[in-house]
Amino acid sequence: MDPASQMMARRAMDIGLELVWDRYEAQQPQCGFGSLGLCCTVCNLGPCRIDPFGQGPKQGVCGATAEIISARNLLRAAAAGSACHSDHGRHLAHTLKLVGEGKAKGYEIKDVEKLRKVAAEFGIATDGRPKETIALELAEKMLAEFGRQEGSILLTTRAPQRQREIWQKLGIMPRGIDLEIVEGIAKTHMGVDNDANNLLLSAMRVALADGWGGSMIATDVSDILFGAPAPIRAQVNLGVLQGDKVNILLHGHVPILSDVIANAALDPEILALAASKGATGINLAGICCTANEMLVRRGIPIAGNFLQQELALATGVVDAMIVDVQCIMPSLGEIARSFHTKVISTDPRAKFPWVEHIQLDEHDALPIAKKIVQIAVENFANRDGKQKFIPSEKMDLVAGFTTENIFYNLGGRFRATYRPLNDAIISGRLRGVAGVVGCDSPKNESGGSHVEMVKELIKHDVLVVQTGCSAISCAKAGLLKPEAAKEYAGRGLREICEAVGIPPVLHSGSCVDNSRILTACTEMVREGGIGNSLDELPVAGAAPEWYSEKAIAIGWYVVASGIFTVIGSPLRVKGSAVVDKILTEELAAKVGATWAFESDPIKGAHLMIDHINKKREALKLSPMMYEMYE
Ligand code: NFS
Repeated sequence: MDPASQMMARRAMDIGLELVWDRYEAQQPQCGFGSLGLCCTVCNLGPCRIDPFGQGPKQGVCGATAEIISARNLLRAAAAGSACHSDHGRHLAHTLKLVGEGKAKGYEIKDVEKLRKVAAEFGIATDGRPKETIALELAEKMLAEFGRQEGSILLTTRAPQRQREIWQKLGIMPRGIDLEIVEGIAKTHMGVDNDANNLLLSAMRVALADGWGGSMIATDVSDILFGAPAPIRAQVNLGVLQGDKVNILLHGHVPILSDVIANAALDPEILALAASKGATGINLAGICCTANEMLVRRGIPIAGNFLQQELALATGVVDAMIVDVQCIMPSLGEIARSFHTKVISTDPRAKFPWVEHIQLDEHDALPIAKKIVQIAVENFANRDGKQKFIPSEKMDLVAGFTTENIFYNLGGRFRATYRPLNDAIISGRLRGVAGVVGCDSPKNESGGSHVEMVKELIKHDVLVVQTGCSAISCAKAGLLKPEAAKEYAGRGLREICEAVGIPPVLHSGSCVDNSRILTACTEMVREGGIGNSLDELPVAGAAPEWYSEKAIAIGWYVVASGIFTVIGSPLRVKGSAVVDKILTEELAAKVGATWAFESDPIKGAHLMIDHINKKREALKLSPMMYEMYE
């Protein structure tokens, strides 16, 4: 759907580069056993596979059936996804601790108000105490949440009462973040848990430890250290790369790296060096969720989402791509070898073939960041002008909507409240709210599904909140501009957007910031009138092009929190009718929500709209205001 990506993909083909789409094609047909969740590699009695047609083996060598194998694999994936988000959260909490101890030169506490608010939730006295002392105590308490062995993760107290009761009753209240991940993995070892229902309860528990634990800590600490986002204008797509400037792409997830690089790029000496090399300046742009983190706090432009990381290198004008962790294709180093581009890894957790490693040290990050930026600047001179190929496409957007600032944007500067949002839903001006999130994938429409689904939702007066690569896809299509309301939104939603001056699609940050969507929904419950718990709200979630295990963890915590969730490709459970039924039907009676698998984004949008309508009916809300006259 995105012309810049199409153009770059053609360019890559012309110069003989192999991209994610080529590799996807080369894998066809992908393994049917794996796709259906019927392949087990858990122990060395195998690998085993179950015949979906009932002709061949019905059990693995150990006796595991289709439901055991698919449920076990799904729990493993949820644990891996939760581990990834939570490790990100721990990294931030650890940096906060170093800042509190005065041992992290180059970082500071930017949002003292948020620090005090979160500290108070953790039972920390804040009055009259220096911010560093509060930060240290908070960091220690947050780090203790990872190793907590009993009780429940503290931030689950943010959830509505009913959700907490459900989690207690089902035995899925998350205890400690690391504990749930370890126990989840332990349960999938051969001969431990062999009950599909019990395995899936653990998938919810481990995911809740992510959504209301690791990810939530990541969001809170990012706000404290780097400043809470506020609505900000910026630009997106490969056209943000500039031929006459040093282009540095920041790719990955944890803002600890990108924030300090952004500071280093402002250094007068480095800027002078850039000028001496003939560059007119230094241009930073982001890829994936690092892009979202930098966008919502600094307005740094986004070059692209997950599927554009290779395409960005093919422009021939990227002087350095600096990566940390997550969603970084292992192919990047090799692709970069066809250009002058240097790919530099910075996190000891993540090293890549053909990629130079310069480790970031939070104790004194700025000199290292300056060294990395300097490498990029010096590399500018090595550009081959004949390789330059920058698409012109770039789009304006507004991003940076948080649980806290939505109070102001919808409630008015002097009336910080969710009342107008809830009232709009009650009166039928707004149908409800949908979170559309997650990756872009060559299996679906390479970003196009997000755009189609979101257009359909806003046309039906559903306010859309986005994060991650999904937000980037819709931004490229122009849906994140306030003007988009006029062009695409239904009449009720349009009126609200025009009155308040917001886009019909609100960008809330990176994937760990899906925790903001949880807390925003909780605020809607607290404000009252549209349900007493998350499962009663007229809201729904979707990840039309998910690919990562992190997305599985997100989907699980959203469903376990009572929010119906549609995903584009099915979870790998289709080989077991039992597990499929639990996910798409039986969970409703347990947690008040289910998964739905729908590859057609328009049909997916209508599953969400129908669900929201049912919730409206159950709440006896007014019919949709303008539908009464149609
Ligand atoms: Ni989320 Fe962000 Fe993008 Fe998917 Fe990867 S960058 S954390 S996992 S691909 S949305």
